[in-house]
Amino acid sequence: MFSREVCSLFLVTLLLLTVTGTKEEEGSCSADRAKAEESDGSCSADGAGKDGKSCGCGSNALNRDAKLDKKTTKSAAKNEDDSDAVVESEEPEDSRKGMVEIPAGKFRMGTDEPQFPADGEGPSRPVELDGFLMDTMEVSNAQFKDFVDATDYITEAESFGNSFVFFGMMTEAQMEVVNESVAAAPWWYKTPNAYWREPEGIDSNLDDRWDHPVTHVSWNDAVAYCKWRGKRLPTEAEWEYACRGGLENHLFPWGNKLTGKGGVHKTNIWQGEFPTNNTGEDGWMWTAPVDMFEANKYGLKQMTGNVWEWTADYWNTHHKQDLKKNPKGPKKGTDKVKKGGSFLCHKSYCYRYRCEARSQNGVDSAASNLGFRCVADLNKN
Ligand SMILES: *[C@@H]1O[C@H](CO)[C@@H](O)[C@H](O)[C@H]1NC(C)=O
Ligand SMILES: *[C@@H]1O[C@H](CO)[C@@H](O)[C@H](O)[C@H]1NC(C)=O
Ligand SMILES: [Ca+2]
Ligand SMILES: [Ca+2]
Repeated sequence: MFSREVCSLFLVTLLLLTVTGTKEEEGSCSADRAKAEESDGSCSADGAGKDGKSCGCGSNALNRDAKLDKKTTKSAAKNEDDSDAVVESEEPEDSRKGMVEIPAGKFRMGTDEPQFPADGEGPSRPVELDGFLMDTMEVSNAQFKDFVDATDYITEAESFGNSFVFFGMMTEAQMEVVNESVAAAPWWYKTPNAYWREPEGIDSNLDDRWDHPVTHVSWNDAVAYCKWRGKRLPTEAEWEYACRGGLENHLFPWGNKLTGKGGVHKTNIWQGEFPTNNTGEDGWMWTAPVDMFEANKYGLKQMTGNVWEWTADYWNTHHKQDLKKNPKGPKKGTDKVKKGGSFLCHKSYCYRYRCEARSQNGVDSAASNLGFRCVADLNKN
């Protein structure tokens, strides 16, 4: 019921956003999507994240250009300048540590049995890819610190002076300084001074989280980091191919069953009732260290779950079915595709911890559950 109320709120917000040019498709707190989730009895409040999109409708609710707070948009330009100024300084051999080779091949991208048709999960279509190297794990806080130490890079969350934090992660003292929540997804708070190193704002730190994925990084920040390492973000096709680990038409990187023998968890998502009762049954309430859980057949960990991962591609939801070679997504767009779902996802409202699932965010948005990993071309070094 909570979700349904949120859904209505979201529709109202969408009407406002439409005036400022937000994509049409998001205006349909989609019948489709609601239908897709009927069996779960809820209006798919896509948990999240910046995808806070309730009703799973798209993910712009937490975007920086949303009506919420006009004044924060002013520093965006500065930030882009910063990322352009980043010099590629990492030694290439060194930066290839922690990567595996993903073999060239053909696969079927997307699915003909979409859970969220409006997300453009379908149709299933043939894609052919060259081989490439991929980070076996999400980029960690420690790795991101090396980048910041070497370049003095300032993330967009720092420039804006805030980021979106999931309310359950904050202490009471931290909650006190927060005065704006997102109408469409009230579990997200625009939190002053939250950024990668102080992920919940005041008095938060990374003391026991250096090996967890970096969060509160925008698409622009992720691109700057990968570039510094002599790498790049994966295309959506590369990401999805790698996620599947050579398995045809399976839901998860490891197969079709969410848990293993004896209910063993395969990745970090949400157990319990969202958003108030997080049982942490998989061992982790919020983010988990990047090296947790079993790798898929390609040696990649937590492709689904833990944090959403940015890809290089612009977002669209209509795909042709002809064979594509090394597709790079639409030439133009506003939002970028993110993949894999996060620790906030549960089947009842954000069943997006599947290889073909997808969501989107603006290039300057950041949140508690959004990170990335990098890839590199095989022929370069
Ligand atoms: C939120 O609180 C801060 C600090 O108390 C204040 O400076 C700011 O104006 C408030 N913002 C809103 C939208 O109320
Ligand atoms: C949270 O969910 C668990 C398992 O469903 C239940 O045992 C527990 O009582 C719930 N806690 C609260 C505070 O509702
Ligand atoms: Ca968990
Ligand atoms: Ca992930």
